[in-house]
Amino acid sequence: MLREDGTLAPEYDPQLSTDEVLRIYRQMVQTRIIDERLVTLQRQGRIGFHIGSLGEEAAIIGSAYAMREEDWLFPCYREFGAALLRGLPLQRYIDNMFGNANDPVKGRQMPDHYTCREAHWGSVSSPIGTQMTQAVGFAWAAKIEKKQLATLVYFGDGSTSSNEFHNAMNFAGVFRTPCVFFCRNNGWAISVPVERQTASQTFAEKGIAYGVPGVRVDGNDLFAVVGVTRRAAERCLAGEGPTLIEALTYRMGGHSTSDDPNRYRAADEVKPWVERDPIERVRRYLELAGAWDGDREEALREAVDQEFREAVKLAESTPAPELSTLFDDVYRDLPWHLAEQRQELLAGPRAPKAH
Ligand SMILES: Cc1ncc(C[n+]2csc(CCOP(=O)(O)OP(=O)(O)O)c2C)c(N)n1
Ligand SMILES: [Mg+2]
Repeated sequence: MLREDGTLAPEYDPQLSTDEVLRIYRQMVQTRIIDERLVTLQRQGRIGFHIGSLGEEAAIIGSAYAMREEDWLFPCYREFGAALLRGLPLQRYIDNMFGNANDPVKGRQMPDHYTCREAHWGSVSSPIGTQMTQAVGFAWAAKIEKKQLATLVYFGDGSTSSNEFHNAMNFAGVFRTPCVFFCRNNGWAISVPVERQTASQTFAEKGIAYGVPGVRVDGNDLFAVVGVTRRAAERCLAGEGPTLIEALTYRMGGHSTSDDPNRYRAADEVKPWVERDPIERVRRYLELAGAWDGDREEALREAVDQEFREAVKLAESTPAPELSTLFDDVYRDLPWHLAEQRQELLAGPRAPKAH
């Protein structure tokens, strides 16, 4: 849809106003900057881990934008930009990156495993595929309760090889649950390229076997992503059931800060994707519309940087969660053996034993 010169092909134009595109663009830029800063923090040893979305911003943020406030999104682990767009406070996200006392998951999870009920955002699970069955179950419940809402679930190309993909797609197909399956085909599952992931021509066609329509879209084209996701969400609300979307994009960075992609992929593989950078494409569109220029870009970058620095400062100076919180949130009444363990833990560290 979005041509190289920044103009739009009219055929499937989702008719976004300039203000809407500006809002999404700002979110994409903020996400890119935060990604870069978080990698630096990890390299400095200040946070333990980050898993980013470099190059996948149009797919992630465009699809989230297409869903309504009352809908629910079930994330994989690369979609913090979409969570921020939906109202996850930046401070809460950064608190989670540090696992401090203000982290809603109390430092029990890895960084990038936040949650936000107010944003209608499920919690992040590391085991791939987990969120697919959750999203379908949630959508099915909404259908039974006759609630007018849709769910959207994010997952990667590699996750289509999980049991959960099959379970979720099958249930969604049979029970026509209002669920959008959003597959970010970013070319890789850590070091496994898509050619080794499946013998199917596309991931979208995997829907056929489940009776779920599949659509393949240029995931680096913001307008196409918004248009396709909106149509899938409309199908949900019209009672027409699920859609599988394959967003063709590219993981421009490593899998996470624990990964070095130079070990398994040629540097020149990334080059063509730099030219298709989803952020650059939207910027060209906005510049052509007279809605963006270098000064506005600089002001945005400065504002994002400032907000990020303040959030990091506060998060880093916030203490770790109290040790006693380890025993919270599982049982309403703590069973005796856990009460005993809690007491033992709080009485001080066990005396080191000789090996
Ligand atoms: C059940 C399970 N098996 C293996 C892993 C290790 N693992 C983490 S991410 C990942 C690759 C996922 O690739 P993909 O679904 O394409 O998502 P992407 O990371 O590319 O966004 C693997 C194998 C895991 N987290 N859970
Ligand atoms: Mg992948």
